[in-house]
Amino acid sequence: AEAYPKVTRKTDFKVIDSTDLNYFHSILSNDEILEAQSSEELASFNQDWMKKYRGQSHLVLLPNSTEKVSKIMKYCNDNKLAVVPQGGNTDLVGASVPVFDEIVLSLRNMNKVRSFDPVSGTFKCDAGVVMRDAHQFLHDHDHIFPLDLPSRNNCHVGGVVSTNAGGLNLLRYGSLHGNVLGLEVVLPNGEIISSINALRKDNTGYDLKQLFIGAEGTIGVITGVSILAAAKPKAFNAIFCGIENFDIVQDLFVKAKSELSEILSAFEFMDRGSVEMTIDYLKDMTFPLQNHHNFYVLIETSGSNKKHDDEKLNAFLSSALESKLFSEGVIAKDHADYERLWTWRKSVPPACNINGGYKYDMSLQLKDLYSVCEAVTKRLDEAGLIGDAPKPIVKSVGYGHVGDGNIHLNIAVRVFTKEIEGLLEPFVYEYIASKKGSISAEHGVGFHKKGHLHYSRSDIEIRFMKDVKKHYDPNGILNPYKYI
Ligand code: 2HG
Ligand code: ZN
Repeated sequence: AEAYPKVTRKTDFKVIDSTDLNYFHSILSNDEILEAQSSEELASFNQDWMKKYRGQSHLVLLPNSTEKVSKIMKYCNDNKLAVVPQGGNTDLVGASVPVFDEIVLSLRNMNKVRSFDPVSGTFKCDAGVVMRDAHQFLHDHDHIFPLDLPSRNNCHVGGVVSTNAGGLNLLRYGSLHGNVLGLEVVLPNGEIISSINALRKDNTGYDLKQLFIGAEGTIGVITGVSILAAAKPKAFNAIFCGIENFDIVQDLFVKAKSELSEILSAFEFMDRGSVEMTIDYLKDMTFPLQNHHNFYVLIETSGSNKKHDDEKLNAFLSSALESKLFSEGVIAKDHADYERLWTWRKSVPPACNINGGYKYDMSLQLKDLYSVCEAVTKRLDEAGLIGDAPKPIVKSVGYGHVGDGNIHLNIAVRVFTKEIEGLLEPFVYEYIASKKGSISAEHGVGFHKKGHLHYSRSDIEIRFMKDVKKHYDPNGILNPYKYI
């Protein structure tokens, strides 16, 4: 775990005492409070997914209702107790763990589906519903949750909205800024904004809910979500192919949009290094292609008519092979095969994270998307840091969502060193700024990118963001020490 050289505990935050604990016990039952002296017991709440950050909280509150969240926030605000809202704690930038002794406010016990309207597709649930369960519920009602992530078994609906995660099908279903129809949010002073409505359109002035989408719990605690679920596609298919350079990846993307059009639902890429790591990681699985390539693309289609979709996809595959857009490609034979092809994409993040690693999640124009990975890899390689042990870096790889202009640069390491860090930052951020990209496409800013907003946001934008923070959270008690 990293130390926190850049921050010190704010002295105006109160240290929890027995009066506070008595109050929490008066409003919560025993299974809604976890207080422990041993850090082992609290480890999962203090430690982030990547195991890079570790807080020192000794108190986790797990209320089971919005009213209780409201009481907790009001009390904490009145008494200047700092609070970190937490969902499934799968975030990748250190946004959902405490830094010092902040109270962890877990939404885990708020895990009920509230309602579903099969006519409009409006799905309402508590913030703590696990994404997998939302998917299952909607699946049983012939719909799908409009977002899927590799961390679906752990992440919460509220956490995902708070992060504004993008996921694997944003290309088809759009971002949460469009899909979320309403939110229920508890403000730091305990007030509840209950605009968990079900309207597709509502043009009555400022769209306040947008502020909480992607705010990472810095201005309010999301307790309920109303979201537009899509009708469940009846037919899924996928092709997996090998491509020689990133220009051709873009040509293929253009071709896929034009020829697969309404059934295209994902267009993902992986470079050679990320697939090599994944082949090692998935030892027992047979790789679907015969040869090695510089890039791999997974194209997913989903539609309403299997025969129609397969015809389209087969025609696309033959014409792409004929015009030499890719040298090798396979189409899924059945559903199990389709799942297997996706496994090669979904397993890249865990494959890169065996001993740990550095991650950068960036948006760039498509023509520049892969260049950041080339520039960084060259820099680390020239310093002699990549290769077999004892070199510290196993590989530096790039993969991500072509359809969204989003690359994930992962540097898989044997050990974390100051030398690697010095070569990576601020180089990566300066590179992104020079190309007018974003230093966070979908993972957020959190603790990791604290102090780096200016690479993607202007001074005026940062000032507005600070104004918003001050307005909603004048005491600064909510998710302190993070990006804002
Ligand atoms: C993905 O696209 C996720 O697989 C995770 O956003 C990416 O771990 C990563 O860098
Ligand atoms: Zn991603």
